Amino acid sequence: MISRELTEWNLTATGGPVPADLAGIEVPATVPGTSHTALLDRDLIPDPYLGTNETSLAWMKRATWRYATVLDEPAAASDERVDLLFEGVDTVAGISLGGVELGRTANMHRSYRYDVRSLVGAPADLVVDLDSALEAAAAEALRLGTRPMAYDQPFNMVRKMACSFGWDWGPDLQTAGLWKPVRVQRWRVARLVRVTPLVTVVPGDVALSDDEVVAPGSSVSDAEGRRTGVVDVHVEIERSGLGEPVPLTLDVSVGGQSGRGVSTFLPASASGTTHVRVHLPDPELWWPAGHGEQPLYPVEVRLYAGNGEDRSEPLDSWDGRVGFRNVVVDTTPDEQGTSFTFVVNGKHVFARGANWIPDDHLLTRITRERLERRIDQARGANLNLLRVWGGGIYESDDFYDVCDEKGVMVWQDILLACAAYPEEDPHWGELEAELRENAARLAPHPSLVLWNGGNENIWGHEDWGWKEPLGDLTWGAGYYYELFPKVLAEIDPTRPYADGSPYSPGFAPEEMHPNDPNHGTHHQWDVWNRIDYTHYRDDVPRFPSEFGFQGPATWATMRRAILPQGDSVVEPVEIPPGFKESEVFLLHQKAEHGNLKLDGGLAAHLDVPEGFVDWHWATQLNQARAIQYAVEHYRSWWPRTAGAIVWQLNDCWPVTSWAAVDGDGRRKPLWYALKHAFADRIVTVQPRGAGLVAALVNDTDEPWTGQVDAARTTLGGDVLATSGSEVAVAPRSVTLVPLEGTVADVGDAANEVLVVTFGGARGLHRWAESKDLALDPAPVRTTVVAEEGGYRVDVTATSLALGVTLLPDRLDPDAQVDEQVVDLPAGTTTVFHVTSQGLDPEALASRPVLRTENDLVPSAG
Ligand code: BMA
Repeated sequence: MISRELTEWNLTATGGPVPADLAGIEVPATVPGTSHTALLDRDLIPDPYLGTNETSLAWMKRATWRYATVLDEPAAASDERVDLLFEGVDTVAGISLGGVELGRTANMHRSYRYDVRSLVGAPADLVVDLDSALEAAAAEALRLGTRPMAYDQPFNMVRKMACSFGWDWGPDLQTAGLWKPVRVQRWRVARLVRVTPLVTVVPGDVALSDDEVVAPGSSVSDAEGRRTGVVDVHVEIERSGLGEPVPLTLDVSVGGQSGRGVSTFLPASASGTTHVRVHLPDPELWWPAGHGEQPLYPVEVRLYAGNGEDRSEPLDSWDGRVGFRNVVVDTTPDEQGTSFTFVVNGKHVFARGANWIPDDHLLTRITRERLERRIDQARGANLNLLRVWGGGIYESDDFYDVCDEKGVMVWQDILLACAAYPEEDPHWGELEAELRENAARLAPHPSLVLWNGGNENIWGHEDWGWKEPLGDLTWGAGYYYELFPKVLAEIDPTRPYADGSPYSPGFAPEEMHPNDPNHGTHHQWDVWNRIDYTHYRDDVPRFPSEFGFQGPATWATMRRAILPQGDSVVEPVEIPPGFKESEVFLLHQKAEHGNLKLDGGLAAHLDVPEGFVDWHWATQLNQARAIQYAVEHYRSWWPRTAGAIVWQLNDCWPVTSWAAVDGDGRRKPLWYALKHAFADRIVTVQPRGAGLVAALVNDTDEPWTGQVDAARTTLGGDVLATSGSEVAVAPRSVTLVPLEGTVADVGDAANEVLVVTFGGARGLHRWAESKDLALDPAPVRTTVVAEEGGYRVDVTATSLALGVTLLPDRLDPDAQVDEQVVDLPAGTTTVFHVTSQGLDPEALASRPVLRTENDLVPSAG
């Protein structure tokens, strides 16, 4: 096969409310790209992420666009196919070559291939005419009847990324374009339509017949530690249909030189799908991060014409990698309800997770390097799982490759979110086509651990008042309970499937509420929307797959995109009173009553500051506190609670949101709180019954032993009572040590803290909210020294110092710091390393760079 990418196109706005200066002009446009990126590249539109530009670009949603290029391909030989492959069209388009219509597209989540052999031989115009997806969706809603959804644009009526139409953390830009490569492919005889190696690990040294069905079990080795990796390579072949059919030879090899290969002969009559089974003795196992290594084995597939005597030139080839591991989700009913626990290679794994959204609303700007940085940030926050949320995309091969390499488990939603969806054609057929294609594409990746039917659609149908407006209209049930399981049983039977998130496994929604915390996955949104974060402790969900709390972006990101602009991003700016209610701030705060919820969520713990600088710090801190509180609670309940997937890791533009890493890739205080809360080993003080316990969480394979020391002290560090005991915490377990007697018996709640230490980890408990504690407003001593690459800042508490944080991006937008949100009992020290140059040491050790929670209590003034 000869494949050539068509990257150079021209873009024209062809209709709709196009500004006069852009109407009719032709702009060079790189593919992959969209009208937004093409016009941005030429400075023809303002950056939609800055200020209020999003609003001024609203016209683009109703514009129509033409992508055009000239296809100059030699004529096809008599036995030669020439295809045009559109890997991703965003979204509703007609495609023509030399004036001949090739087809229409209406789904950005699948590819389109056209046979153009009869149309090549002379230069011809290749034209893609894009309609407004919004108008197409609105027309579809008229045709099929509107269905309820969480937002006010009909994103559920077109197969375009749901958050393209705006979300409560995302801009509403509605891109249009060619978002994945366009290729011209010339081939003869036959090609590989899809290659999907599926891996199962079987105990012992076995050789299975080709048709023996294997399912991933929980055991991966026999008593002697022997195992066999069974790689079932499913290959779909298309024949050219030109010339006499010839036999084909398919070579499959797994593991390179030292691996195994199988050669299969396909007679001239064979077509369609073939299955090749390769056995690999004693493969090294792939593990999630923190549980072992991530060995990856190359898989090579070569297709030859003939009986294999001539292997000089393959007709087509496929290269990928697999990892050897079994994954199942244990949903066994038990006395508390129904579990939901990932079991990898027979081992029950606590999922330390975050939800993932597209890393840039303008998808074509997401590079592999950027994904690598972001996934490193996930690992840096001690996460081992990302959930690719259903309002985004089926993530890219790059994303999955990086997760394979770094041991990050991926849970992939099928792309339906927060809405009722029509099941009528063409929607049913489109969903089926996109799932077949993406399941086949992603199934080889060892990091993929779950297919999930969608986000909050079953819950929405049950709870959000949809049933009445729907009447007897379809809403998506057929997808979750029929189509998806059927397609996956065929394409990827090695992966677990969940009906949706949240759901109660084994129950129909009318038998058991889909968001029942005791059954399966659970979304906790009452906290944030309605109640204080201390209510996280009201439930012990089996698997919280969404819970989140907002906070603003980092200062430097706000400064670039949202705050009043000065000459340089580090210069102090005048923030006008009431700024957080300004048009620009609210355009970058999309949550319903977002600021009210930020203030309400803060008020229970700290007074809401008047000035913007303090408010920014306080709400960032409160976000970190809320989520750390939730995660520690959830982890203390392992194995009953078998994971915690925080909403959300990343952002897709500069915005106030639930993210830990903001739209410019900067880590918010929440990121550091996640790093602490998801550390391999933590000490956290939790209520149990009427008393308190120290929960010692050991998520490692080694026992954790030592002396648990508890001390009740004054904030100034005077010891009032102590206790100590020897404890051994078994691997991957939690030990609860009761804190009883005088150590737990608070005298003056405003003036005391309980400090528990164990094996280098520390947990604090206080009996009063920060605003009611007699915190010293100036509780630290600081020294700053230059070190290689930046500065070392030692901070020592002279009295209890809460939430000690350095915000060096106040001084240098590129500055990085390794720690934030550290609680320091009196007399303890923490060290920050700041990467930056040319900073004023004095500035590093004072406000607004060095901050504490103590800063925010009334006594701090
Ligand atoms: C959940 C998610 C998203 C949303 C988030 C915050 O419902 O599934 O739809 O962004 O809450 O509101």
